[in-house]
Amino acid sequence: MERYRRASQILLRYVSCETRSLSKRPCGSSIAGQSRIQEQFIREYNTKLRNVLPHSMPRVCTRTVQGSRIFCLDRPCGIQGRSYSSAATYAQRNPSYSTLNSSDITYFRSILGDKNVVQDEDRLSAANTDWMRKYKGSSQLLLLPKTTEEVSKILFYCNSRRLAVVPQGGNTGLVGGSVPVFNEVIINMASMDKIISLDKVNGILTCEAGCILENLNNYLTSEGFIMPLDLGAKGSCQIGGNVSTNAGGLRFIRYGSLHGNILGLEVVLANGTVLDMLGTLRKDNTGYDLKHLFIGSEGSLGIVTKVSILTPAKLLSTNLAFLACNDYLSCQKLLFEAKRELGEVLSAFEFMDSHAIDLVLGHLEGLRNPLPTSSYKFYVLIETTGSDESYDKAKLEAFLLHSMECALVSDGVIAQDISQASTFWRIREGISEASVKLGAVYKYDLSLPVEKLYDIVEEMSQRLGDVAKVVGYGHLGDGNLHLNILTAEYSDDILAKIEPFVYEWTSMHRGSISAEHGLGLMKADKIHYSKSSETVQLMASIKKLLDPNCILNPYKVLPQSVL
Ligand code: FAD
Ligand code: 2HG
Ligand code: ZN
Repeated sequence: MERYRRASQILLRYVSCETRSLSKRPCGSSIAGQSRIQEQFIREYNTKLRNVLPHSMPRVCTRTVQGSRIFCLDRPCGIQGRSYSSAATYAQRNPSYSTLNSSDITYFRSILGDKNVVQDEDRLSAANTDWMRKYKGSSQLLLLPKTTEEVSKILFYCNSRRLAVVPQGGNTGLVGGSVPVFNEVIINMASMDKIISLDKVNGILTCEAGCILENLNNYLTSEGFIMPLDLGAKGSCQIGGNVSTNAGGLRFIRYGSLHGNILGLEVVLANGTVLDMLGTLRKDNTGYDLKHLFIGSEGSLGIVTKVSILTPAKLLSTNLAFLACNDYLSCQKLLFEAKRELGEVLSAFEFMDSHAIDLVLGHLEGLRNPLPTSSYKFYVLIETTGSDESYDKAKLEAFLLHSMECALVSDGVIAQDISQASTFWRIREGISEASVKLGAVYKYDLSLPVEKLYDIVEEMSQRLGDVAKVVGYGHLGDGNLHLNILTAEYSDDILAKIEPFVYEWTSMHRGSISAEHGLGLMKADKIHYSKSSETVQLMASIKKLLDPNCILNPYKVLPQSVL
């Protein structure tokens, strides 16, 4: 079935005629008044922070080599890591961990077979390096378990030997969580990639954690369902990685968080215990719902081995509009209107600024701006998905017409077919890929009130001047900004201008420093910007209860100082 139908008006081009005010910017608080409140907040915040961050936080000597901060720790090979992305991301190897020896290798071979115990340099190098090529560990061992029992045996053994491990899925994470910091053993889940069952009456898929998101979606599509999440990394990321990061992505606005869609999990704890929580019930209030602890815990509490997930029915009509707005306020108003007017059919609302689109068009092959005649400051992708083709199409067209009449939209085009729709999506999904093609990129993934969301892009741009290109895009419908700062090379001076400013600004506006990517290594020490010290302490207690030897994904998620 063709997904995208020809719209009666293929190309919609309107010139703005009048502006109708849909919502007013918050008024009444003068700039001076606002800054007083902000100053007071910062004072309170800093006092709070001083109370929770011990002065004796582990530090190691650093020196700068070619613009990168290098830090030397207690390992013979000298250079241990680089603090590219976070001014205070120092980690000291926990000396209580053992170092791999030949009997360990012999044991792993006995349970996994020779070919699933990888020591080959090239494969290790790939598994040690993250997607951005920004974080690099020095693990000497990659394990590829095929069953839950094998994962359990690996963890039981590693726990008793105090060998630290890093659970790894598709290695597409953007916060340095999926690769070792030092020489942790990598446990990659790619070989656990079986679909176990699909309950077609209730739309419940049960599968192993190593299934690639796109493969699951392709399988489901052939059965009349879709995955409730979609992201640019779908061709590589695994469902176990998605669960462990609580990935958001492009369908979040319609289907919500994985906390709502995951019905059950099988998880192996640090000591090898298999927790069977692989329920498939929509409603189950028997005691604490422990699966939620593992959703978004980034491999720090257990290894997810199986997943059952609620999958929405595949609806027959999808329409996609690529629109231009002249200013950010129009994007906001458009969102407000889209929620009201498109309501139940709205399935994506993404935005990107002109720098983002220039980046993609300049660095990815075969793409062109669908609205080439002028350049606009902002672009918005609106997707609708429903079950009544003519009704859905008419609804989107009426909405666009209205938005253009109101001058919220300056120009726009509706995809005529699936190939044009894929091109529009490729532009949005390609921004990450394009962002790593230049010298250096500092990535921030912020939740902010929609009214404030673009201010940080402008402030950062002013702050950094000519030395950086500041790009803003993201899931506007979910209040999630991706702030990407592109520079010729990584430099401590630039980093010092970005951080802690970006975290303080976010915290001051009651935002979150991790909307959907997690904390990983990059922001483990920054959690206090978004969570109270009591909350962090409770997280640390849970970590210590489930993983007393701290073998699971060390140096990530929580500051070492609280463990
Ligand atoms: P990995 O990167 O391998 O691991 C991520 C974390 O999960 C690590 O801490 C790892 O230890 C842990 N982990 C992995 N598998 C398991 C397991 N089975 N059990 C326990 N812990 C595990 N993210 C979004 O939220 N929304 C987006 O729109 C989005 N778009 C992206 C686009 C691109 C081009 C790229 C490169 C990344 C994007 N991401 C996005 C980030 C990333 O893809 C997601 O975080 C994804 O969920 C990671 O899955 P993965 O299998 O690659 O996990
Ligand atoms: C997206 O929405 C991803 O494209 C990646 O979450 C964001 O690369 C980024 O900063
Ligand atoms: Zn995103």
